[in-house]
Amino acid sequence: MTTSPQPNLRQAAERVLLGNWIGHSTVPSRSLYPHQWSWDSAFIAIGLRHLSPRRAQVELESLLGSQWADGRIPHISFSPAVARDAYFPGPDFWQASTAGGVETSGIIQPPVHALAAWLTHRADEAESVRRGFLARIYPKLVAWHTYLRTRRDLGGRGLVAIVHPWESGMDNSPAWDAALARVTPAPLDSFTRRDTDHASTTDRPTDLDYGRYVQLAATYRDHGYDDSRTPFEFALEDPAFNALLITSEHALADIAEALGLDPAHHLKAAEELTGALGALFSEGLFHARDLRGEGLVDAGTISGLIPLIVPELPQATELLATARGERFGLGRVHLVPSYDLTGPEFERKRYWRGPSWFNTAWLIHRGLVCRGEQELADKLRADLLELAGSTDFAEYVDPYDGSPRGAQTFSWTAALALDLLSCS
Ligand code: 9WN
Repeated sequence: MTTSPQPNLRQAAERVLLGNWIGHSTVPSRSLYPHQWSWDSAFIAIGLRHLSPRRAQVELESLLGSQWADGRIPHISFSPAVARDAYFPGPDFWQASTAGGVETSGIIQPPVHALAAWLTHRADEAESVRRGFLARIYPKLVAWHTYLRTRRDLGGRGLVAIVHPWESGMDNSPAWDAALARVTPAPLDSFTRRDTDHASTTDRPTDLDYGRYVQLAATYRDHGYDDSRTPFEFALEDPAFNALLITSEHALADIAEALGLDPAHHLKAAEELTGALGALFSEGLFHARDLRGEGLVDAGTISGLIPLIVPELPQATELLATARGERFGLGRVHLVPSYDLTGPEFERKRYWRGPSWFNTAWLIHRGLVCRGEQELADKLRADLLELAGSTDFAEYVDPYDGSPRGAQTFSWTAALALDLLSCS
């Protein structure tokens, strides 16, 4: 399926990251996403550390500069240099800013940040120590995790809940369909989408999806983004979000140790979360739990495989078998599809409803390496590198023929290719 990566892939990936750098952070895409996104920045730092460890540190520091007083890291930090209506929903919709005046959104994205901070530190420990990187970033990361584990434990079962599909980073995943169907969409003439100016409508969420996204975000905004006051119509425990939190708690334990602090409470948090995550496992896969609906959702998505990155995961063997089986075709299709290949809602082109993404493939690769599945990991790595180059760093690809979808010269695709090139 794959050959060795293009000889100039490293330079091409570096060019993308340099081209998307805006002085203190990296935009995911100059056209489609011209601001700073939360989990993008974490993945970008993981690659950027091989090009400039200092820039990778600055990427994460600038993101944490937009952290709210309650500890949340907003999913978008808006760039004042960009037209206010270049992206929808922009700063005028969210009406949120930090004490320092940075305009942001009010929702969050998956917590990859502590993992990214630890890997960034490891890339150049001397430079990290010289700049006091870990010492400055550690209390902010602790505040972020504390926000998630307290204010966002909406089900009271020790897992974090998302309150908007955008918070999962997997916006139109079929896992959200039933919960979204209960939401009355905002009228289509009440807002103007900007994404379809830059990407094909067949690759993007539908107008109906957007109407519901807008409605949910407006309700949260109109309740002051207050987690105890907002009547959340959409509230789900997402496996990937919680698995990334566990991995990041392990990273916080490493960071605490490097700072000469006691890592015990991070390890305890990781253990508790891993135990709670087990309740989302059913028939070989982790499933989201709908806190306003019927419990575990049926749809099998890539989110349910991401717990492969969790150390000491009791369900790992069964989960690996599902990854290899006909539903996700690991090793037989390109990367890892975002949704069950045999599922009724599967669409090979549309965003998170089938296409394969590079960040989730990178996470699965990491999980395979952790579990000693080297042959499968090597195959996935070779496929990711080949596709990154042949698609000009596409946002996502068709799992069957590898053709590019969404944006190109997409930052995390370049960053994660650079990471896998550097960690051969
Ligand atoms: C909404 C920036 C982001 C990613 C998400 C991806 C997409 C935004 C959008 O782009 O979401 O946050 O406008 O579709 O789904 O994972 O962080 O790259």
